[in-house]
Amino acid sequence: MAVKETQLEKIKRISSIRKNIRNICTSAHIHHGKTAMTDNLLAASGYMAAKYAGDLDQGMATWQHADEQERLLTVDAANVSMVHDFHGEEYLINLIDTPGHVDFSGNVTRAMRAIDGTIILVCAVEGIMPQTETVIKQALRERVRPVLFINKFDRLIKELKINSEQMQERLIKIFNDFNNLIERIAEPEFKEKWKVNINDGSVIFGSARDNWALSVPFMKKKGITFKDILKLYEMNEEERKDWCWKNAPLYEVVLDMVVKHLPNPLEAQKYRIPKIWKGDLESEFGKGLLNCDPNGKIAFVITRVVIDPRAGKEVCAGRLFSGTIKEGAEVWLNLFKRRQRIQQVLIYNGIKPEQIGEIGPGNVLAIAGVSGEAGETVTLDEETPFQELKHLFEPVVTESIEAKKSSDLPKLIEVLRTVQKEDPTIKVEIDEETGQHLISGLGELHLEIVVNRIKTEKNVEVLASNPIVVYREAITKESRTFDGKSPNKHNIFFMEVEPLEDEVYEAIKSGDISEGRIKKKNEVLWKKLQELGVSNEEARQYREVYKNCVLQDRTKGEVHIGEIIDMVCDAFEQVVEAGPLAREPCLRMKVKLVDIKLHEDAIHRGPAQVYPAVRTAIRTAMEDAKTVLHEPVQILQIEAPLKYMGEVTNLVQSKRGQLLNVDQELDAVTMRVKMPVAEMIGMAGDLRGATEGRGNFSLVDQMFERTPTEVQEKVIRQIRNRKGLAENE
Ligand SMILES: Nc1nc2c(ncn2[C@@H]2O[C@H](COP(=O)(O)OP(=O)(O)OP(=O)(O)O)[C@@H](O)[C@H]2O)c(=O)[nH]1
Ligand SMILES: [Mg+2]
Repeated sequence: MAVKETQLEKIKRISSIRKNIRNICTSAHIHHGKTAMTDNLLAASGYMAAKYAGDLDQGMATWQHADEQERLLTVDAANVSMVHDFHGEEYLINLIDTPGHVDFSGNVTRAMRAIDGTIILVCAVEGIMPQTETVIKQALRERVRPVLFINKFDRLIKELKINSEQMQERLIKIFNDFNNLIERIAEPEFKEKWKVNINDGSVIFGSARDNWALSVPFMKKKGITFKDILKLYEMNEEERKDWCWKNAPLYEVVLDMVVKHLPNPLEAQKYRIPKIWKGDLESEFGKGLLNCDPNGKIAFVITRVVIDPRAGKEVCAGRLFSGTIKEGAEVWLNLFKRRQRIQQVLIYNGIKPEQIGEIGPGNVLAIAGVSGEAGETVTLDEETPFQELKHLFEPVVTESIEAKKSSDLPKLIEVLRTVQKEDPTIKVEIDEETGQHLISGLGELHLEIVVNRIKTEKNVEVLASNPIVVYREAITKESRTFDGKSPNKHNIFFMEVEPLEDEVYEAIKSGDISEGRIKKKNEVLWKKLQELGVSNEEARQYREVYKNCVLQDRTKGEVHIGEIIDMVCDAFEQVVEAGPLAREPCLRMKVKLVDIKLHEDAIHRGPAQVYPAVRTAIRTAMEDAKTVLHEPVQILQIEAPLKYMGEVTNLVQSKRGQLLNVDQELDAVTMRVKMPVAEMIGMAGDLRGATEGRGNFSLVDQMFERTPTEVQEKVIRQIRNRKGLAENE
């Protein structure tokens, strides 16, 4: 008698049929219903009691941390897998549920690397919001194809009491707004191809919470009209559940859309690889990637690291693009530059990672035994790594934390290292001498969650300071040439600085130009730079791209340059991390080494000689180039009932905010404002206070701008005092 296949065996079987795999994520503005939908999909596949699915009070299946339940929001991305039957075939759906709050947007960036398609949820009442636009940008940057789910349709009926014509108008408006965004953001070749279409089922609508969804073709097939949808909310709950399950099952409509309109890995890798991997596509490795080849060379990209709090074991989740990965395999980590052994290969069975021994390409999975960071490319031998994962926003809020008990100090240092690994958007500066460590994150909530997890999940009692902002130091003009002498006076470095060209700066920010030291001939970089208007000669002088600054070597015919250039790079990085004004990071700078005089004997030109000389030369040149402090500012969208407009305007002005745009619609007002992050600490509470709890804001964009002259001096003094810097330091 045949033994029934277990769910895990089934997943394993389908994981090798590449055309039947879909790797996807949910993405949306905060609270538009991603997790409610994911929960209901899991429930329908039998992974959790249907009764509790999407029920916040009972907890979402994908919420794995207590803080998510307490605050009713997603913090971490959650991987789940399920099987869906479509036209008599079985499909494996690997899905990542991402958070919507912008402080956790790093999870979205990383998830997009692992997947090929995304369901973008939009609340039918709120419509397209700033974060909707941001996630579309994140998706398209990785050539991830979007489809649209217009959610919370029940609110249109219950709260706005609209009729069936208005319902269709609303549907068409959101659909048009969405396609306009695709038109605006997508690369030319995808602008038309990736627009969604109401008549082919790539747009669906429904209620994730009430567990129903429909598309126009599905309605036609079942003979359902918009009037029928209105009637839904005249039924009692039992009747409605029954009707929805029979006529508009969420899982079927959503997953049919996924199977039909989102690409399988064989299709997707053909156009995604040239965008996210810049090696030789004709090489054996390159062909394996393009073809998602099970017999190709292994290429696994880590997109998320989770550290088991008890065993301390690292689990690296990510995407296998090529090759077959097996337990026990020896692999090479291209960024970490180490060889390690894969101890376990895991796939997701529902929300649970389970061991499977071996798996082929085109899947989202996890491995244990290797110790890499998100963005790492894991291969058999050394290969060109994948493009760096560029997070959208830089950390701009920082807190100093210290262990309450000094005996906890070593443990805290260890914990901080793991914190940074699990969340690479967090920046940690460890100061083993003073025990005062700095952690920087994207916003107040980000830091609050991290510090709280250090206390409750990692069990270290810590004290944290109030959050403060991180500034940047930027030069305003080209400097003259300045020299820096080594302490032994035998080596001199001549340096100049100037603001980096806009085109190059933007290309670094968007990831078009990768960070790193430039060793050999780098034709790809030279070509890119020339496209941006940099001369051929200058392109060849690039030695390093670090953060958003560049180091060039303009010396000619120096015999020993090769022996000291790495030290010059080190010192350049040290200055980029800490500028002359207040030791804050530098912004948009081109540093040129124009001449050197070196001691003949290598022993007299070691790091202790080179570092201070180069640092002094760059910092003096920066002073000549009139360095000023820049502060982080954010563009916010604030929404509130019209009657609070006065209060909101006052609040914005009291925080050095600038009104950019005001839109009034019926009794609501939407404002775009620009506000310094330094004034935004506590903003959520202040806005609630000004609007009796009815105002909200979300982040549209973030940038650095010159700090007003009046506050410049004061801020510099405050930072220098805080850092204990001496007058002449
Ligand atoms: N009325 C209504 N509420 C919904 C619907 N879907 C979700 N919600 C509610 O909206 C809130 C947010 O839902 P979630 O599923 O947590 O949204 P999310 O997008 O995962 O939120 P984040 O991950 O924190 O961005 C919860 O209170 C849900 O009950 C829906 O279809 N209709
Ligand atoms: Mg969520």
